[in-house]
Amino acid sequence: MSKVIFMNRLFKIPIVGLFALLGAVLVFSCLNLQGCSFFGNSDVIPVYTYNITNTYPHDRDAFTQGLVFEDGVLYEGTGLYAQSTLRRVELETGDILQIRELSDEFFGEGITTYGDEIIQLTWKSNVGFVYEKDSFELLQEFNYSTEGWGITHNGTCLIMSDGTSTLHFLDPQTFEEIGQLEVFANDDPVTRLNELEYVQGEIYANVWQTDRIARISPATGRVVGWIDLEGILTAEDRSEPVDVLNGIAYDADTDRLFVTGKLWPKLFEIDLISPG
Ligand SMILES: [Ca+2]
Repeated sequence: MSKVIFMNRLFKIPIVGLFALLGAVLVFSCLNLQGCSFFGNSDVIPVYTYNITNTYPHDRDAFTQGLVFEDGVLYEGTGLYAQSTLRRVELETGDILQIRELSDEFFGEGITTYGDEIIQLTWKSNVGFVYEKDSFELLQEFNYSTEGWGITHNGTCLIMSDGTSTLHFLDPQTFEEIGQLEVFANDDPVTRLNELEYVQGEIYANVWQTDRIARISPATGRVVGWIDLEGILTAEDRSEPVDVLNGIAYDADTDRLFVTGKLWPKLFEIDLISPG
């Protein structure tokens, strides 16, 4: 027996065994892990439900387009032509503490705080407004080429939606676009991304005309979870006209998540319930 043949026989069984083991591990993983993409992006995206932990009054006349909670203060931007506003609201009572009305030709959209400023988008005017956070004094305007829907920030960039499946990353000083993110659920683009909130490293986005919020990975654009808010309004809440879910705010200091909608009578603080 030559040395080469001997070595082949010596390693044959262990090598075959090793490949069999790797194959078994791969199959086992794909059968048991939702994250496996070996057979394509057909992952089951977890659907979170909710538990209402607090309910607060909300102005039935507020056509909510942007919602932010920071340092104990709720900020709200509202829409519709000749009715758009920026507001400071007392969470517990829903009372409007401060309000700035937009000119009639602007349809207000998403808002976000950034440092000592508040930024507010408009729908089809391609204009954003920058206000001093305390006084609501208009500091500057900026332009963008798309429609304006929702806006939030991740601490270094502004993140903006335009009604499509594309999120735009803007420089918070120059408002120049510095990147884009395409949002997908498995292989399908998620369009109609609306009001946004950056929550613990994920981008939360209302999907317009649904009761769902997408939890989006900023690194990949993948929807890593859905929040299903179906049923959060009662029949009594709907006794007067209400529009769609639109409004996500996050209190990072106390880890509280708030949601509301256009013309909704209530603003809800919710805990998320993991599936299964
Ligand atoms: Ca928000």
